[in-house]
Amino acid sequence: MAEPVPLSTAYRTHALNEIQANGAFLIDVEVTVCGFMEANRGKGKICFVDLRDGTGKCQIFLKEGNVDETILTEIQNLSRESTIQVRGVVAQKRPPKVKEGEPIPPPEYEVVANHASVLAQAETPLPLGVTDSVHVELDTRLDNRFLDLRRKHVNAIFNLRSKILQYGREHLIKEGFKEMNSPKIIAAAAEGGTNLFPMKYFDRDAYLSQSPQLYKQLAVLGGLERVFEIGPAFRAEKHDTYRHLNEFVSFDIEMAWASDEDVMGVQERMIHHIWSQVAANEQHFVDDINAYRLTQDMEPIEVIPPTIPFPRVSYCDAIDLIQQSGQEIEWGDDIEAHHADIIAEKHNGFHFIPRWPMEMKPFYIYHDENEKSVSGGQLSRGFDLNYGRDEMTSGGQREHRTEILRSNLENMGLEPREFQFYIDGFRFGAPPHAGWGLGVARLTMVLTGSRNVRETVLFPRDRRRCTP
Ligand code: AMO
Repeated sequence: MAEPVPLSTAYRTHALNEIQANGAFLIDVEVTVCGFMEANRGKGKICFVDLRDGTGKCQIFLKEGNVDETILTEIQNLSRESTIQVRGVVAQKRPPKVKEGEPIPPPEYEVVANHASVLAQAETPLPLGVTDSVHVELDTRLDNRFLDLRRKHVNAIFNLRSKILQYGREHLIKEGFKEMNSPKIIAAAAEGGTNLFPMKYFDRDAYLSQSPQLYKQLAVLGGLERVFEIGPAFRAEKHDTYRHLNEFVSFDIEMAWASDEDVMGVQERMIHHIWSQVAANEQHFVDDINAYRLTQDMEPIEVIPPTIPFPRVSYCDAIDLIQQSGQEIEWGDDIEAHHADIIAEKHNGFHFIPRWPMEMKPFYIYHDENEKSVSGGQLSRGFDLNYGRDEMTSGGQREHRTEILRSNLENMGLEPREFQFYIDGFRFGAPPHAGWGLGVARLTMVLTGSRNVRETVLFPRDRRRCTP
């Protein structure tokens, strides 16, 4: 049995879910609880409050004689979402009347207050409803994220996002990976020079990091063998789509003595672990999301661990598929979202797209001179992971031969001198290695059935939004 989490603090003796879960043992016990006032009912000498904290809900019963008359009136007139603290004793609620033959519902508990105080009063009107299921525009929600987050299904999305990180981390540690942190102020672009946010670093120019790429490789070259990092990445892309942001959290790994296939294996096992753990332990969050979806006529989501290994549709096969569907595409063209739709008709879940043309991949991706397409094009060891039409991950085996790294940089119009700190890492012996970078927000979209990446990021940053 897991140790119980200490939920009492300076302000409360019990969290609200404890009152419901342990009510039978708590009867007549004096407790102090806190929460947001969702609703209040009753006039004159009595008042019922629906109280909510981050763990659950509980009814509070206030009655003249038990509590001071002034606080009773204050709470009767209190605005919704104000926070209060209540001291009182736990009691069983009067059971509802049931018709003969109907099942008797399990007992419910409440706190009969003997003292109450208002901690912070909420202004009115609320910019958005917390408990109703009225549709709210995304911009209003994001402007008022602190309130939006109090809505049950939104709260569930961010709980599940946290579970992705928790179970993902747990899996990688089990496979021998160590967590690292790379600098976010950098001097050289890992992912090309066009989408950098420039900044002043004292008297020199620097940039916000686009990816931990070069540093996770240096850590592996240094002998850490298997590393992972969960951290912010910044891209000055002028996109305005449902899946692009200018700041996102990148979940990266890098692994020594490994090929592209090896790290694809790590990825599918990690995703399988996340989905399995969520299905086993976190169904209540999925239920909260589905309860809301029902009110919006949206299909419920189901968390079913995906079958592994995931299908592999090589870049060349993907091009053939798209051409067969009648769409125009040539070997060497990017697979755009509308092309990905065609692949997704066959593979609507997770699938890898390995072996992209070398010319389309960054300078740090490895190629084997013997691996060519039918038309003679140079293939790379770079891959993507898609879910349906959406890219979740890019990764690949890395170039570990110093001379080829230098020539890749030159061929791609980059300045080897700017990458000297990185190339130096390869000069004294380098293990073949591979890795990937996964967009946490995009994976959370899949798990939670969200349609916009902004729904899975607490405070998203896009071209139009830099606050809150
Ligand atoms: P890439 O640039 O493809 O690869 O990024 C990896 C993954 O990060 C997510 N992502 C984004 N999410 C939201 N908004 C964006 N603007 C955005 N850009 C990227 C995607 C994408 O698949 N260094 C390589 C990874 C590697 O090879 O290890 C890289 O950064 O889910």
